[in-house]
Amino acid sequence: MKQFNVIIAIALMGLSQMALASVKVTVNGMVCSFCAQGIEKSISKMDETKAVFVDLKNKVVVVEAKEGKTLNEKLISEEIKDSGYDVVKIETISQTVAQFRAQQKDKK
Ligand SMILES: [Cu+2]
Repeated sequence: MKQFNVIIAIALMGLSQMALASVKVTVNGMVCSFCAQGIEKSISKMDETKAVFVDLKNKVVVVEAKEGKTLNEKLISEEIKDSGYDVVKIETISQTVAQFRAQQKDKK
C-alpha cells in the first residue's frame, strides 16, 4: 500500500510539472515597490509570460508560463540582472502564480 502511494505521488508530480511550469527566482537588491514594479514590467513583456508575482518580503519573483510555452530562465535572469539586481537562485516550481500567492498569504 505504501509503495502504491509513492507511485501515485510521483505520477501526480510529473503531471503537475507538465501542466504548469513556473519559475521562482530569488533576487537580491529589491527593496521597495518601485523595484518590484520595474521587474514585473520587464518580465511581463516577455512573450511566454502569463503572470508575474514579485514578493518583496521573501525576495522572490515568480513567473508563470503561458500554456504550451516554456520560460527562458536565462532571459529572465538576464532581465533582472540588467535592471540592477542580483539573481541568487533560479528554480522551477509546480505552482501557478495564484497558488504561490495564496500559499504566501497562508504563511502570515
Ligand atoms: Cu526600489
